[in-house]
Amino acid sequence: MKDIEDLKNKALGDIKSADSLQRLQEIKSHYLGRKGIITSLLKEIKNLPVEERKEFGKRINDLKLTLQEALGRKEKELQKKHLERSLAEEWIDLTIPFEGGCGTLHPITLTLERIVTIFRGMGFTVEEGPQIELERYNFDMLNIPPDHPARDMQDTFYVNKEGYLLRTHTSPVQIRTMLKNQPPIQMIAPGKVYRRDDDPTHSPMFHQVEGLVVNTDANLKHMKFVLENFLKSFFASDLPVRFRASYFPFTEPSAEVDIGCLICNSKGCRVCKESGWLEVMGCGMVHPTVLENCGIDPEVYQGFAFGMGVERLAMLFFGIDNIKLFYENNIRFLKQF
Ligand code: 2U9
Repeated sequence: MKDIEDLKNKALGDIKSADSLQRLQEIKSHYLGRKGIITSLLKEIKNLPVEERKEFGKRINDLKLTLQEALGRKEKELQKKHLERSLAEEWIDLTIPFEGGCGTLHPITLTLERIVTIFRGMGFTVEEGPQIELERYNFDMLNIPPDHPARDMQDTFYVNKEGYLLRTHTSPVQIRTMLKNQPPIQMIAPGKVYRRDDDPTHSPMFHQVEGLVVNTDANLKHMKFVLENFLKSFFASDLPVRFRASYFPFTEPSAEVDIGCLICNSKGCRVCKESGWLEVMGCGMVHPTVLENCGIDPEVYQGFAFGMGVERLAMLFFGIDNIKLFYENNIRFLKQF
């Protein structure tokens, strides 16, 4: 019995002095493991005189419980110390400047900022709207009829909520602005748009900037001036600009805007398909029905509107030949801007 008491004191001393979880595990094996001291003592019971077996067995079991309890407590204490040490030693200072230098803005961000800056300079405000849009604002209010091919499942991402879709253009932002404000309006709507399109020149998500001017005397001459001025500023060049008659449901008359090909200086190349011209925008006088839909009297007010694809302008501006490069986050591509 005296030996058991000595054993207990020795074991508790060992546990108390353990300075690591590994050392504690060794102590646990030494006393309680399959070949440990306590285990072999329990095996000795059968060799004792019958009258001593009960008392001895009880003392060993008590010792076992005491050691298990002490080991458990010590384990918790060491785990806590370990965690505290990790937290103190392994922290990272996220405010230390990165030795490799600053990051760069994405070429689409740079292009958007360039476009927005030019229009702000001409007195346009910048408006935003939701990317999950009402079908009514995206199509109906814009004079796009219910059977128009643009509404097709092949072209539009419909969401699983009746009457909603991913906007296919930023035009609903102009609708929302007209519903909110009476003219004069001079705004642009930059942002992400979505179409079921995916090839080297089309991405299912891309960026647009659309614009709208509504006042009592907005006319084609004003529109031509604004867009020519924009394109010459954007490309920092006095390049040729032409307006070619076209059709959109929401404008009448409508036009597409071409610039002289930047790649071949209008001489004809693969990019401009030998025509010497590159299409960069669409535009037109806002259809009277669209103004009326938004509570603006078309007998009093007139408007012009325009739209451009930001990726297309960015590709021409930076000389990039594949739209997918904008979305791959390849650091060797992004570092060049
Ligand atoms: C309202 C009224 C009229 C916006 C316009 C275009 C012409 C156009 C395309 C250019 C390339 C879209 O990114 S693209 O595929 N846009 O050709 N957009 S007129 O007209 C509006 C918009 C809103 C209320």
